[in-house]
Amino acid sequence: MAKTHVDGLTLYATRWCPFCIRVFRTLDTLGLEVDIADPTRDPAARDALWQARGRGTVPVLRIEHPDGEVEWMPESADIVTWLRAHHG
Ligand SMILES: N[C@@H](CCC(=O)N[C@@H](CS)C(=O)NCC(=O)O)C(=O)O
Repeated sequence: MAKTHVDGLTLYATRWCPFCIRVFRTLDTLGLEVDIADPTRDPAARDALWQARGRGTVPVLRIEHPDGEVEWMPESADIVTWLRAHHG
């Protein structure tokens, strides 16, 4: 099934983190594709995450709203709920 790329969303995540995998599964189920930033592989992603959150915990969904406001959403359960509500 072709996936729909959602502009304005970047998921800060690693491939092995169980909480991140929960979010990856939701993206698969919903047929969505978002930009991925892995702070363990990409120093710029690591710096951006730390600057925004003051910690490196993943997953975090960076949401750029249409009005330009940027929101950093931590917690896999909250990210899953938000994805289902807005893109389900
Ligand atoms: N309650 C959080 C837990 C996230 C979490 O513990 N992530 C781990 C990786 S699986 C992590 O980033 N640990 C390193 C850290 O907190 O700096 C969630 O559900 O998203």
